[in-house]
Amino acid sequence: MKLLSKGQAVGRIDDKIGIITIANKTSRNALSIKILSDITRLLNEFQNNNVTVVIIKAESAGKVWSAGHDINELPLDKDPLSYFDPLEETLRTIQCFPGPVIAMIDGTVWGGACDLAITCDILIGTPNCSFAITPVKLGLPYNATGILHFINRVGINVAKEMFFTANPIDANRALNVGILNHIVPDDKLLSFTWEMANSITKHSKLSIAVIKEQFRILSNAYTISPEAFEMIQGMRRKVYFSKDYIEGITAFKEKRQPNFTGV
Ligand code: YXS
Repeated sequence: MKLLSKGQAVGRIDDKIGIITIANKTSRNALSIKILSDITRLLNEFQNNNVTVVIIKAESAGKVWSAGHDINELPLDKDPLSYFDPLEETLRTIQCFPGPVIAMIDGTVWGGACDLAITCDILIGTPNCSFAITPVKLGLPYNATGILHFINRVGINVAKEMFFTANPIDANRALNVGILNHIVPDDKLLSFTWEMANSITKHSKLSIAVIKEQFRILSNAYTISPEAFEMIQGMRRKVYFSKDYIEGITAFKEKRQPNFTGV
């Protein structure tokens, strides 16, 4: 039975600033296929409407900004994070948007939502926000471009700790390791973010777009051999066809701790 993908991302344009709001109340703003497609569509619409800066926020009421990929929509019969999957399409659209995308964070951020947040250009958070990347909790193989996003953002040392422990990084440490650009009080978050976005719109849109594209090209400037690529895909295939992955997803749905066997 095909699950109806839940939630939505709504957008509005205010002069040269585009705002995207993620809303999926019943699932702690989990990134459903619908929400991810909405975000991608809105970014493309903003680009066609000459938007210079984008703000991505969530209806989180200060608790969970986003619980990450909608686990109910993670496939068990194929690579859950392949190139054309909605999450990967959305991340590339953020990277390719010709202007800064600012993540305005006022809650906890999990899994694929953490990847989405750090793929944004600037992150502004409140003192209660935190960031966790959690594939090891589900027995899921993350993908090479996703791992690279974390290496580029926090460095390989902290990226390893985040992936291996799946523990949340709190706001203060997130500022220290480079996830957050600023921590501001809850009641100042919107005005602070808005003021930064507004200040950017006063500068040359063309220059900003070319500088952002250089950042994207330089941060992805890694070469790996065809053999290395095939080895990565082969290793990941072992994981997403493993009993551990099935156990991770099943345990989440049954609201119990998983019992991984390593096969
Ligand atoms: O039981 P009901 O129907 O009320 O639904 C519950 C949860 O099942 C649901 N929910 C989710 N549904 C789909 N996908 C999710 N990621 C997800 N997270 C939560 O929301 C309802 C309320 O959840 P509950 O009772 O746990 O809320 P809470 O306030 O006690 O705790 C909030 C969280 C976020 C700490 C908790 O829900 C949680 O730990 N969620 C899973 C976080 C996570 O592991 N996300 C990674 C998803 S997979 C992903 O993003 C990547 C592919 S990867 O794995 O590589 O990182």
